[in-house]
Amino acid sequence: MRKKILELLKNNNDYVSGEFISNSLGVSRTAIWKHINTLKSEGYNIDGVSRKGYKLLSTPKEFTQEEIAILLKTNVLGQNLHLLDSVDSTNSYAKKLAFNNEPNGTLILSKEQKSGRGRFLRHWSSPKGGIWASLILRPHMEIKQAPKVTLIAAAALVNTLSYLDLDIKIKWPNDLLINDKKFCGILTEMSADMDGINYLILGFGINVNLNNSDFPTEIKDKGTSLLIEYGKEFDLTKLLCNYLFTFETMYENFLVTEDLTETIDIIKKYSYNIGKNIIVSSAHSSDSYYCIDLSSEGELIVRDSKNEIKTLNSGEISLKENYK
Ligand code: BT5
Repeated sequence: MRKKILELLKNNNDYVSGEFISNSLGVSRTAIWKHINTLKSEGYNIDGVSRKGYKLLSTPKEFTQEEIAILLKTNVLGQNLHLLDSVDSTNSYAKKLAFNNEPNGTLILSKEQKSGRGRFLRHWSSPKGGIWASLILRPHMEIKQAPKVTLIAAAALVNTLSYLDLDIKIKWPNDLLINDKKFCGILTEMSADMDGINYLILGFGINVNLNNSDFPTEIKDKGTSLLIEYGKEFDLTKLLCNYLFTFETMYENFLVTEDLTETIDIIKKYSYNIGKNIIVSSAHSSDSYYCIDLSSEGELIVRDSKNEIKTLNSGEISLKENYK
């Protein structure tokens, strides 16, 4: 009901009378008054004048259930939403829900994270002003296909932001950079057994309206945000909803066709790695390579010091640039 009231207010630039809302939606004026008060407490600036009605003056900067419900045009992704004020990690929260059979497409979104995680249990800084979210996905696909979902998510963010004049690069497999600094990281985790994937948790952290002072000291010189790079604040809800819509289109297309061409083309076009020397670290070793290309399966094609060509899968490795 709150969503409907809000839509009515949004569709009118002037005051909308309580009587009109009541007749249109079939609810009492007292109920409307209560809903309006809840909306106000969520940060909506609504003017109420007796005999004139209500007028929406501004919407909150932070996420609200109603705003997301109005702007989200996906079929499935995010339609079941857990919106949290604060959480340790949306990926950890999503895992618990997924274990308890929460449906495919559920989105866990938090205004901040206290213990956001990167790969290999690295810390992910997540103050207010960013998009910190995890999707529960239950794809019918082989386990070896799972890393491709990370690549689709990275390519989808490039597509979502393509209308901006920003020099975005994808650092295979899970980082997005602007001017050599990271503004987005993706963490895909999986639960699987002999029969295949039970679920994937696709976690994404996007530094949107963060100022330099919001970053901890150790990240200040390697992290950035859309606000810092573009010089203006973004509507978090619009950005999230556009991203979910773009990702859903590409992901569903991949599930049906198993064709990764669009994603590969984007990652190659915006690649940060190709043509560079890199150091690849795994649990047991650290090796230097020259990055040649990306395979049609989304693996990194590299040349080692003996001129042998290898393909690297994203699973167990961590990349560093090698300036030697
Ligand atoms: C990643 O790991 O880049 C994956 C980050 C995924 C975060 C999302 S937020 C929602 C969901 N819930 C979670 O708990 N996680 C996911 P990795 O490639 O390992 O990069 C981690 C490294 O990035 C850290 O060691 C820092 O150096 C750096 N870093 C940490 N916070 C950052 C930030 N906000 N912006 C840029 N760099 C950051």
